[in-house]
Amino acid sequence: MTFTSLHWGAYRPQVVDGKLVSMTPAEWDKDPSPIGASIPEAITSPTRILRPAVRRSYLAEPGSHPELRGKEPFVEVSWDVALDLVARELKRVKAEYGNQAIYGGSYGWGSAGRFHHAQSQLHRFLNGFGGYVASTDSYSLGAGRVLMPHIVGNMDWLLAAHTSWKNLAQHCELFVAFGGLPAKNAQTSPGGASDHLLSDALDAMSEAGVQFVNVSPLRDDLSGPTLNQWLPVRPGSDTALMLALAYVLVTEGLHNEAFIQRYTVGYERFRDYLLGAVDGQPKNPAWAEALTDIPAQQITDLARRMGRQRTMINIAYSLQRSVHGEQPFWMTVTLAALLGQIGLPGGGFGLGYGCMNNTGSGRKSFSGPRFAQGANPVKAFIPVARVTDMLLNPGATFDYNGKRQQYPDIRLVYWAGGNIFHHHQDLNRLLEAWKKPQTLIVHEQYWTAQAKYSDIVLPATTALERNDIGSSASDRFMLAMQQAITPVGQARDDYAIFAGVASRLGFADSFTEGRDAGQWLRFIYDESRGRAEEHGIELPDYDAFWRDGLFEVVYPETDTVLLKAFRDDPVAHPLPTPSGRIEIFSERIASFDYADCPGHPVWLDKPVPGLPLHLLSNQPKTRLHSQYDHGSYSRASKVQQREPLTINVDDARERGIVDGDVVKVFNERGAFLAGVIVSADIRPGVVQIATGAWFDPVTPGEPNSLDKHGNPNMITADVGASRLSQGCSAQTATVEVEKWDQPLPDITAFDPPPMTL
Ligand SMILES: Nc1nc2c(c(=O)[nH]1)N[C@H]1C(S)=C(S)[C@@H](COP(=O)(O)OP(=O)(O)OC[C@H]3O[C@@H](n4cnc5c(=O)[nH]c(N)nc54)[C@H](O)[C@@H]3O)O[C@H]1N2
Ligand SMILES: Nc1nc2c(c(=O)[nH]1)N[C@H]1C(S)=C(S)[C@@H](COP(=O)(O)OP(=O)(O)OC[C@H]3O[C@@H](n4cnc5c(=O)[nH]c(N)nc54)[C@H](O)[C@@H]3O)O[C@H]1N2
Ligand SMILES: [Mo]
Repeated sequence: MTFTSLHWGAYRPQVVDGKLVSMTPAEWDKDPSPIGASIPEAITSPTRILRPAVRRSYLAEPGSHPELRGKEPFVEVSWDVALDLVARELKRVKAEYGNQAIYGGSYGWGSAGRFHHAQSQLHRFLNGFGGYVASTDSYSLGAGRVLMPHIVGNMDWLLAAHTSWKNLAQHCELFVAFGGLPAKNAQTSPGGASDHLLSDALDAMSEAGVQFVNVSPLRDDLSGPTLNQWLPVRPGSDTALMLALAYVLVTEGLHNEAFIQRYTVGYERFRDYLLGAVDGQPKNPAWAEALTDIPAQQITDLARRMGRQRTMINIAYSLQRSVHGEQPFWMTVTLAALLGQIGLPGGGFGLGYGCMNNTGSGRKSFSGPRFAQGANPVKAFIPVARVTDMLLNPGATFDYNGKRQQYPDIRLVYWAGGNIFHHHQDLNRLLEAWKKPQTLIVHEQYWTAQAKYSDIVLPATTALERNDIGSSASDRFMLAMQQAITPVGQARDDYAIFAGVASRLGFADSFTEGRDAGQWLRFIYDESRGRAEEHGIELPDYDAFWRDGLFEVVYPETDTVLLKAFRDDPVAHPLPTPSGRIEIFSERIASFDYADCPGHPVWLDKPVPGLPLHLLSNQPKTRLHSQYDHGSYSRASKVQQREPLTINVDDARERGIVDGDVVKVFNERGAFLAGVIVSADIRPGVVQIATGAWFDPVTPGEPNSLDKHGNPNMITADVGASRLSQGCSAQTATVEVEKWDQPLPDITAFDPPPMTL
């Protein structure tokens, strides 16, 4: 039995005459993701990188003409030439500037297998070479990850301990979902989603009579439940809505004073602010109506329902991916604390139910097989979304989580397993920054913009072309991912590429420890058996696992309720916060003295420029980020070959735009083209476009070129959420949209770059 584990599901690859013809979803999965169907055609498409390639002027003289990145042809070279070049450049940069001139932050999801995890491979390699400048946090949860340890506890701990769907079906009465529970997002989990849980969970909750409230600009962010109210909130205003809900609870005595006294600190200071004692403005429903567009009476009604019923308050990650993104997360916790149901079955708060498949599985996960990265001797790092700032401003200082830090001076960037031209904001600004380093190296499978804008491009295998182990936290199955086809072109595993460079640099022994990839699989599997045992999970021996092709992990029976132990005994099980309690006021955050993130949750007016439409760039249904945008499923979703942009009927009519049109979407940072879907299921004043359409400028390498394909990061803002987290603020952007009546430029995103000899 052969399986491939992808971030969005388990599939059996069907191979005929050495060619991958289809991906059959695992038979046990009742709600498989259609994204798998994109792979067979894409994997050998012309977009595949077949051979190592070097930018022409760079090959002639390393470091020369960085301004020609993305513009000039590549020259295909042999593996030996390419690996010699990589080794020589690494050595030179290290000798001239030290390891702190190498950026290996290399953000990105790569592929699901645990050994061939590109980032782990890169980090281990660079650590063996003396270290690199790393990145911390994520684009997913930039603000949340930094905030939560101050007020409740570490994000990974919380995510792993979420109240189970099963428990919610039994005990929850009202599920209030800020940002909804989008089925599109629950397709995925990092490392694998072998069995999809959300649709079953929503069915069971509906059957049990749970009422849902979808607080979102998009109606479809929650579909399925029978009792489902849609509150089409203005994006970025949820904190005001939550404050008004809190206001009603407190002023009507619906809050739980005993819970607050026993389990939280700082309530009184927050209450003074809430009631208006601090700034003269009570945060009442009338105040919130003006900010959120949700009628005051509906806010009051919802607060009363929340006060009466067993209520789960859930917030999607998306809400914190914005300027002041800490606030909606902090208010979610505060609101749940006021209700006093934290630690009780069916109540409390959730951080991202529906964002990832495995959240709410109720299984106590163990740490599965992983490839050790070693220690990094270089201490300089950046919060991941500050990468452009770093490249543009070496030596400049910045604030982060109570500390003042300095941007290092980067000369060489090494990337494996991510696509910065997908994930980073304000691509025109990135393009400027991208000219700064002397050397850009990437391992890629496909000719993404990340590859096209690099100097040295090394072709990597896909998961189908190598053996690996699929294992994701709390996932139902561990999968033996057995190679299905031979590597396409001259592609090599990231491991083999790094081993090749390490041997040229004289540290092959420490990088490989004498093992080939197959021996590593056995080794990391065996290592994980002990960790599994600590959680009462017995893994079969490696040979049996590999022979059987899969192992259904038998998780000990649990009825997980988030923070139950803390509620049962806050003295024996204090939270890992300074006070041991939930911090409605955080002395520590207050001590940082950040105006953009003070000591308790607040409404801070967003610095929004005057354009009339708010741009939501959310996660795509038809792919994972930019992965397989060139696949059949994603391409079938396009409108006139461009990424679809959804606009409200009234906004479309005002602008003379109809369904199927192509429009130009623009603001002060740039412009892109998109294909239009006109809909009543998006609130007025908001346009929505998924992330992930490959960057496709009309004039590659030129600043301020029009993107003809629909990459929203052309015009999103590259600013930190606050001085506390410096998280990504992709959701804070306003735009205007106009009909495109000029000839349509051809899409070239999926074409390989020009090649020369
Ligand atoms: N505007 C806006 N921007 C966003 C977001 C948003 O909501 N709005 N969301 C943000 C979030 S949450 C995230 S997580 C990021 C995601 O950003 P990324 O994780 O960078 O996006 P991916 O498209 O998954 O990029 C992974 C790349 O790795 C390559 N790859 C896959 N497997 C391998 C392998 O085995 N080896 C090598 N060498 N390469 C491999 C793929 O071909 C692909 O190009 O985007 C962020 N950006
Ligand atoms: N199919 C698929 N699934 C994915 C991914 C993917 O690329 N493809 N990416 C995965 C990753 S890396 C991550 S981090 C998670 C991300 O999970 P999220 O960040 O939560 O995902 P989004 O789709 O950006 O946002 C969810 C919804 O929140 C709503 N929303 C946005 N802004 C606001 C706001 O200000 N207020 C309110 N009330 N609602 C708002 C949007 O309408 C959006 O549809 O998804 C994961 N799931
Ligand atoms: Mo993410």
